[in-house]
Amino acid sequence: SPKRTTVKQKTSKTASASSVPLSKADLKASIVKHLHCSLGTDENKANNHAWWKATCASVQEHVLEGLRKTQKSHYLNDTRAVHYFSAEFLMGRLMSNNLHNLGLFDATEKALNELGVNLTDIMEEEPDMALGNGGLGRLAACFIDSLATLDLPAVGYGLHYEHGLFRQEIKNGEQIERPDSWRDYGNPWEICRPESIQDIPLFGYVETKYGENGRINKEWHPGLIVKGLPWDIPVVGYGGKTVNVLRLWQSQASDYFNWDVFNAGGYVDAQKENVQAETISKVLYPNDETDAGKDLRLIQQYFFSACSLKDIIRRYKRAHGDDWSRFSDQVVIQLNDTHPAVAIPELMRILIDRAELDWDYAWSICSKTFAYTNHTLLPEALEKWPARMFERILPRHLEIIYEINRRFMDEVEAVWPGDNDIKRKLSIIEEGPDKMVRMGNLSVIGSFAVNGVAEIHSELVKKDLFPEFNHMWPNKLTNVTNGITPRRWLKACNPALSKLIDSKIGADWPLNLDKLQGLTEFADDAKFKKQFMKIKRDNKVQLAKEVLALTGVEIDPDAIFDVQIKRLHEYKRQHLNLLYIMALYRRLLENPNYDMHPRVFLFGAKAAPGYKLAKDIIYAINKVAEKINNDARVNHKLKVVFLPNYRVSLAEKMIPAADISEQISTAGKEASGTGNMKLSLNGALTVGTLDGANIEIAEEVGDENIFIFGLTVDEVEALDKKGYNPFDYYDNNRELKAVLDWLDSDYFTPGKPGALSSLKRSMLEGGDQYKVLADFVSYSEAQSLADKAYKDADKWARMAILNTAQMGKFTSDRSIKDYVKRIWKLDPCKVE
Ligand code: Z2T
Repeated sequence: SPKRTTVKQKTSKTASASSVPLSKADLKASIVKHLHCSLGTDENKANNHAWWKATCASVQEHVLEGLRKTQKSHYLNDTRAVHYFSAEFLMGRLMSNNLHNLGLFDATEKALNELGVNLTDIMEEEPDMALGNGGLGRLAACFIDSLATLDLPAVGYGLHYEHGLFRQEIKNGEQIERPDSWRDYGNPWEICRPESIQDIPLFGYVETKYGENGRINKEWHPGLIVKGLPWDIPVVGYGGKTVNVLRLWQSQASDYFNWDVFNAGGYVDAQKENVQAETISKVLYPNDETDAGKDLRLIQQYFFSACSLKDIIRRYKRAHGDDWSRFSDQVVIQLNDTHPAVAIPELMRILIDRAELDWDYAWSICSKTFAYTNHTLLPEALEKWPARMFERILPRHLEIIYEINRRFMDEVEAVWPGDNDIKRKLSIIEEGPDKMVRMGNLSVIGSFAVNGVAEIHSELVKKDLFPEFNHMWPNKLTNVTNGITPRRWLKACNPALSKLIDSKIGADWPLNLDKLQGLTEFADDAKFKKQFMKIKRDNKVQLAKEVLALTGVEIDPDAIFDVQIKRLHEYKRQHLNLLYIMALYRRLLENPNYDMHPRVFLFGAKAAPGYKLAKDIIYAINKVAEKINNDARVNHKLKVVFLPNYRVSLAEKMIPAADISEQISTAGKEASGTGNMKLSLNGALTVGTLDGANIEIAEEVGDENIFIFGLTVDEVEALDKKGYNPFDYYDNNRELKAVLDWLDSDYFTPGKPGALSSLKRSMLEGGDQYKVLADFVSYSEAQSLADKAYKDADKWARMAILNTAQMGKFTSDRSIKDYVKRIWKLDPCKVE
């Protein structure tokens, strides 16, 4: 119609489409318009928060334009898409990322400047979206950034937690958990989609019905139905063309279910049910690598998996009706660990009970749809649910799991006739007084591909975790090494270094990180080295200011900034770092002229609230820090800082300022690590074990540009076989004995002897499961080498530059390309 044409002409003339470069004047006008019309304030009254919101609103206009075009294009092309199911997405802040990806950062900065507003300041107003614990959740966030950047059709599916990971305060050295309320003042990036609400059944019982044709039909009569309300967060690819979505489900009470109660006059009682339903998406479980084992956790998992599947099926049916034959051509679902594994029996239930397909057909669809990523070998993290709990919450799903298992056991029998040990080991059901459902086994059986997250980890998944599965299906188990988005983890967080790199090798490295190789030729260029290290120092000055403001501790930007930032876990061995710090302290007390470059040890770490020893380690770090920082005999050479509330936005400040990256897990325990990649990308040198992706980092940078120490995976295994005795090390190393004994005194906790003894016990009587003592000497030697290297400023600059230059492999774009080629088989879909 002519009217339509008019509208179209109008949009293409104004500068609102994301394809049209926006002028500073447009941006200024738009921000001011939002200040007036969306926020109801004006330039004179507005505080930083209002400016932040107005800027978000004006950026979001362009984001939504891109989203609309992307969705249209995916719909018209009927694209195959990946659906990334994850209980966690650790997005952090979105403004800087969205501005960079839309190419609007510099113009917005200037526009705001002319309005008398500082962009860096207002970005501090944005709360982190902390909907994740650590690496697993941040990986999901990097992956959806890369998926959009590579123009791949993808949806992220997860939970819309009201409270993300707790906020950490440190009181008298101890971790205190406070609720995180990231949405208290509204989240300008998310869009509520009531038109896509889903109903989710829970509890109840299963009725068996005998059909005419001999078919047995099962009908699940749920005891509770809850509503899933989706919130969409647009995910802008770099270049601003593809805008995918992250769809997060919020639980709500479904009013119609309560009608009976209402009618019986139970208005108040009905509200109780509302509370129960709304509890589902209330809070993120703060355990990073332990299985929570709680009802609510399983309900959360089922809730978001079932909502997401229904959403996918609704979209599929709109294009393909009841023809299921193309489902697995259009849909691939990636399970981020086993947290969403219940999606496997849920899809079977829909296909069998609802679509009335026969088992074999349903299973053939199902087992072409799912792929599973394993993120850990730690036994305490491998999810198992009591069958009785499962049955109460999801009675029909347990029946389906039993049937999947019965048929699978027949396959095992065919491969290993009569071998009951292998059957017991591979069964989805762990037998015993309390039967358990093993979600890992279910995930391997129900997926067409299973991957680990770094070469060594994937090898161990094949060799130690699932060897029999690997024998049965030799091509199912594979590797995709993790990666990080260089847009957030270099371009946005380290603008000065980014601009220097642009000036040397051009500005297209964020899309093609291998180009950083081009910096190699400047590693011996005196001027470049000076510029590179000047930026590092400026970043350190900046961080030092932050540290002073946050902790009151003054640190010297000319000291080595030695950084360990990650969740607190014994296997990550923050306490190995601490023992070394105590050893340095002793050396300095014994010999005030002890030769070392001044060093500041910086920590950031949250402990799971129920993990006692992890909290004890945080306490110990803080107490040792307090003592050292206030000891005038040493504090010009040694300082220790524990920065509270480590999170994405704090990582963005610490990483550009780091000289040394601590990656010191017991070999075989850290599946990959991703902080290791971020730090090295920003020119920090790794002190690390041959574990996870450290091994691949060492391969890239070369042994001469990394400080590797400690037992290898094979040596750890051999030591365990022989019988590890930590006292062998304690009794034979005077320094080690002295620092461990120091923990029993009240030197660090005046008046409270024994306050740090639990650490010592864990490493002696406790058996030192993570081989801290075995690696101490080797660690200390690697640290001395790092100290020596730093004293040669020229050498250090060269090493740091070469680290940045060799990080190309670790872009999450490469990880996603690996997934696409090996697992997802997706085609890009260009927008416009
Ligand atoms: C997590 O962050 C990781 C593994 C988990 O196993 C759970 C959580 Cl919350 C269930 C981490 C790994 O520890 C780390 O090595 C890896 O880099 C990261 O996942 C992403 O794969």
